[in-house]
Amino acid sequence: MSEIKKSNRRDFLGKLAALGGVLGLGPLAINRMMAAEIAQPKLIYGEESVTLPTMVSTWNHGIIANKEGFRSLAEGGKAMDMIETAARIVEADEEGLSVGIGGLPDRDGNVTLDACCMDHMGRAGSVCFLQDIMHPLSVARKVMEETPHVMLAGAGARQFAIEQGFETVDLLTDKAREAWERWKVKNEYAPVINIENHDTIGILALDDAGRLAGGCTTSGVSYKMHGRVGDSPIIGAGLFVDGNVGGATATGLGEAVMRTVGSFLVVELMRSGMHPQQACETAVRRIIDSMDVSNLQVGYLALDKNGRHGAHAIHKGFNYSLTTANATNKRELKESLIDSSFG
Ligand code: SD4
Repeated sequence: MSEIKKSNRRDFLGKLAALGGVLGLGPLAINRMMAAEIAQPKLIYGEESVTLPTMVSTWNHGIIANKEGFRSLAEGGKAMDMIETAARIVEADEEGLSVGIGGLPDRDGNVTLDACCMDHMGRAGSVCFLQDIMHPLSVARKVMEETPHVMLAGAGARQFAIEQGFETVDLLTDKAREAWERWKVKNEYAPVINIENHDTIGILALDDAGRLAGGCTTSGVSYKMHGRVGDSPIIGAGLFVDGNVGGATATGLGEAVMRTVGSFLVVELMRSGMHPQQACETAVRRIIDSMDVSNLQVGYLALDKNGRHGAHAIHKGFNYSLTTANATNKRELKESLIDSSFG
């Protein structure tokens, strides 16, 4: 949104509030009036229709993830291979503090990982509270392909991974341990909830045959309580894919996503005819309307079966990578319904 449009918008909302005052409406009624006005999608930047294949992934690591995904496609992979290959490069990066090895631990110093995947046939696999295994998304894929179940947790997930041939590794790197030790001194063991401690990778891929798949992998919110599981491995919350409609994935504070079943909501909104952009904005609005979001961030990314995508977040700063056969673009949310309207 341009500066001019932004200030027009502020003027408009100011006038709306003033009018409410003149009419003798209470603050709640004025808020509702303003919410109705801003409930319409305002930030259209997923408009272009894209040719297959297409891949979108959250945050900066989305660039390398998408590159790997396309490499796998070039080698004959399908949508789910694009997802797994993309996830693995990020999970293996020790520098990343939020996914796989190197992820920041819980408040007791344990790195516990969550991941899931889902394909165009509605098949899903998931692991949560997984320790000592570097590639939780690959384990989730094995759960999907090799078991009659959808989700394995904790020690059972770890045992399954080992049975499947995954090696155990110490996931707590020196860098993450030092960060945790600094955190313990400063924060006296209190779990952290803020808008900064996130960087999960959520990935959606549409391959050249139009097959859709998705994946989500994370070490979760840093310094969480031991045993806490977020939205990322929960089908419908951190990820949902319907091959006839589209897919969605979430990043940010999992509790807010779980409480609104966010990714399922985005896909259902697309099913009802919304553009992925509008669906993401509406799902973000659902969170804003149902809780105090001043100190929490959630971002949604969606890709429909035609290759149209959308992205939105509560606060600005959310970014993602979009890759098509022609190019990769990093996109950043510079405006948000909250920050641009009321900031
Ligand atoms: C969680 N949603 O565990 C994850 C964290 C995250 O970007 O997305 N970070 O709540």
